[in-house]
Amino acid sequence: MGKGLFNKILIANRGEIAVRIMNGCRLLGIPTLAVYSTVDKNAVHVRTADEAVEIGPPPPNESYLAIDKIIEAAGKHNCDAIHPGYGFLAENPRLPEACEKAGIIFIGPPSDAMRLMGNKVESRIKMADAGVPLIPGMKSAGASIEQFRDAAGKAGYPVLIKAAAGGGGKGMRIVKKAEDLQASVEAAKREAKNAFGDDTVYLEKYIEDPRHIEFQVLADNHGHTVHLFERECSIQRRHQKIIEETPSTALTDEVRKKMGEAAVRVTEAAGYRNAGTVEFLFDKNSNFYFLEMNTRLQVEHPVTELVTGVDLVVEQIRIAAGLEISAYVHKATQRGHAIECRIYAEDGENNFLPSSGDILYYEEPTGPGIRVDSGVTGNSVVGVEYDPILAKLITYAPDRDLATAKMINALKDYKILGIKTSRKFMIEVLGHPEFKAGRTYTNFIERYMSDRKIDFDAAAEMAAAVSSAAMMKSSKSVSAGKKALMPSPWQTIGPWEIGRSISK
Ligand code: MV4
Repeated sequence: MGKGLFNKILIANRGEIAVRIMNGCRLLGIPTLAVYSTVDKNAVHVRTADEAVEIGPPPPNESYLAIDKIIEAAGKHNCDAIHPGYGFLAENPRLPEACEKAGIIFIGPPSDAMRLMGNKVESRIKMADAGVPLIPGMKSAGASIEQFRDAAGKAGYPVLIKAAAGGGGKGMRIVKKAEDLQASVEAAKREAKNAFGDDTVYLEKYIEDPRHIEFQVLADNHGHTVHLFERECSIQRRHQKIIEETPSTALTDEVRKKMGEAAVRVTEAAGYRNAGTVEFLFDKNSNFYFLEMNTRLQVEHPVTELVTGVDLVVEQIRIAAGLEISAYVHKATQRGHAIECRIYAEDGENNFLPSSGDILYYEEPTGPGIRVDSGVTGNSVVGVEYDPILAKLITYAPDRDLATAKMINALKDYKILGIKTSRKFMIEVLGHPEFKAGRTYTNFIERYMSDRKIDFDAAAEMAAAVSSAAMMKSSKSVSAGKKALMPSPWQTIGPWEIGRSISK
């Protein structure tokens, strides 16, 4: 094989997304360099890469967020491109800027498009000019309390105060009546100043019980911008998505077409390149409003890949190398249904406390239409240093009911012993009649899952799990007579999940 699109790509990330990106590189024949912190010495992403280099101690600021160390590693190891994944440096415009200085290609958008989308007020102004539907509210940052009063009067209560530097739900405040407005604006400003070092806030009408529907886009340097349809991401807990699917049960072909066109307009107006996601809020009357644009490859990209057949990482690399979007991408349609469940190292039975420890036994579900993107394996150690996402389980089937059934089976077959996970909680969500009916709103978890009865005997589970682990590790086969008396440890959901929950 001749020289690939790049000499070598540095993956500035860890866990499942680093592994996913490396697999994309391998498809294109491009060697990969992993970077890792000292606790990740034996991590899956380090073992998956062609080469790996330690860049610092566990605190992200000294390793996965250290731009200078990453650029230096790229130079030393002949990498001519860097892929940031999601999280860490993915939406920090200083990384593409540092890459440019060092003569390295950044596999992502230009820094100015990233900066524009990082400022929610600036991006609103830009998108209003581009004719994209926006949530009613201020056209610029609120400068005086009179402006807030005026905007709230026009929009009608309840209203929402948001930080310009916010996004992802941070620093938002609902205001229900005029008497509360001034105090809320002042509190929001203080919060924004503390959290982001910028006290710019603005006001929007509060949309009640919305859906969160986003569109995947790709843009190359040859004038092509395409969308790859929607992802429904309404099932989330405290602004953390837990289940995503496509197609959305809420969209008609007519609305889908309009939203897709709006997503392309957003992308073009921002001068955006590479892969991105345009987020919309979708209300009870099927109105949609531009919310923000995520300037990265997203956690939930696999559902789009399964339903459209497009390899998003391959397209990202091609675009960064200056090629056109692949011809087949322009013909992509939505075929079948895909659902993703995020498997977090969090105790789904105990208020989602983070869980850590050694994985004692690990077995992923397999079968047609089952995809697992994971960053752990049978002897991984799950620490508390980083994001608690262990893996993503994605199912694909001809329709939503079958994809859901396949997901429930796959979750039951997913064996993770040694740490607590969100696996069982997911099974309950998927089995809920409101989920089955497709009524997925951003308030779903709060509304339907917060007061569920937990039938959980920790001591019994611990005992069962320990014996399961011992049995699975033992090379001796169990005699037929004994086997008949012993219930399969995998027959019920969950006895293998032991481990500690850590109070923060
Ligand atoms: C809103 C909203 C209702 N009305 N804006 C939360 C994340 C951030 N990107 C914007 N968010 C919201 N903005 C108005 N005017 C409700 C949310 C919201 C939300 C949005 C997407 C996904 C989950 C959410 C959960 C709670 C609130």
